[in-house]
Amino acid sequence: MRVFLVTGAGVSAESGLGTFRDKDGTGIWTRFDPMKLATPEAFARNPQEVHAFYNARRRNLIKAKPNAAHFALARLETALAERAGNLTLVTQNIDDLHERAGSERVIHMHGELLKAHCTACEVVNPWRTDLGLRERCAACGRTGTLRPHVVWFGEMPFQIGEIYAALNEADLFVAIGTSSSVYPAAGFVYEARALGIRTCEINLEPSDNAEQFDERRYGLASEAVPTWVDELLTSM
Ligand code: BJW
Repeated sequence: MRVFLVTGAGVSAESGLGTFRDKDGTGIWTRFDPMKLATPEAFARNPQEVHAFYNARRRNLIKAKPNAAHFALARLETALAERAGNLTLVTQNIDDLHERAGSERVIHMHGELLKAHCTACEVVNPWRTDLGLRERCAACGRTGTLRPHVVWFGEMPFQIGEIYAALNEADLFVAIGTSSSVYPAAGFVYEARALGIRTCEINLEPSDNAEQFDERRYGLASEAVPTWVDELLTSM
């Protein structure tokens, strides 16, 4: 079986990383204006403010640990490979918790917080400390040219060709912990349905696209994801 998964902030919520649009008022975009922090125009206008926002999140990420949902998805990757299948794990998350749980192949369509991109020479460097206007690019030596290696509104997500190629080959599409409100990821379920691929949503509550899914499972990712993985592997 070829499984295509897209994960969102909900999969990392129980690891202490905030989600963006929680209805209880704690979501990142409830507290902060994305137009002031997550667009290339905002970064050009006020790079210090954007760096401060991502520096705080980077420090929080370094302290965080993967949860049972991340570990279950790593186990699924191994189990599918052993059964001549495969897992394409696409995440909208910029954290590295899937990798830290053992997932080998993760497509970070919205980038990675622990990397910095030089806007002068285009080299992407690993980055674990605070970033600002004084930091120097290790490749070209310039200062003031580094930005977080993340995809902001209006920018093209990464590896989009590879993502659609994998979706076209899939037998099952699963969306986990995403509100399905940001495109193009929110459109994957429509693509899957048009291709005749079975669709499943695992989330705390119905997402914006819930009616598009053949199967819907609601609960905490740390509980619902391991249960789903166990049931899928037993059914194969
Ligand atoms: C739990 C849980 C628990 C909680 N267990 N579950 C078409 C129509 C309309 C607009 C557009 C369109 N196409 C493009 C646009 C514009 C824009 C867009 O979509 N805007 C919308 C707001 C309408 N998109 C873009 O600009 C994108 N670029 C683009 O489209 O380029 C052109 C293109 C053309 C053709 C092909 C391909 C591309 C870029 C989008 C970049 C998004 N960037 C951000 C910030 C990244 C860096 C950072 O982290 O700061 O990405 S915004 C933010 O939202 C972040 C996330 O990855 C993304 C999605 O959020 P996610 O993961 O779904 O989180 P939440 O909080 O929304 O949901 C969490 C869910 O978890 C909830 O449902 C909870 O219930 C659940 N949950 N606890 C299980 N314990």
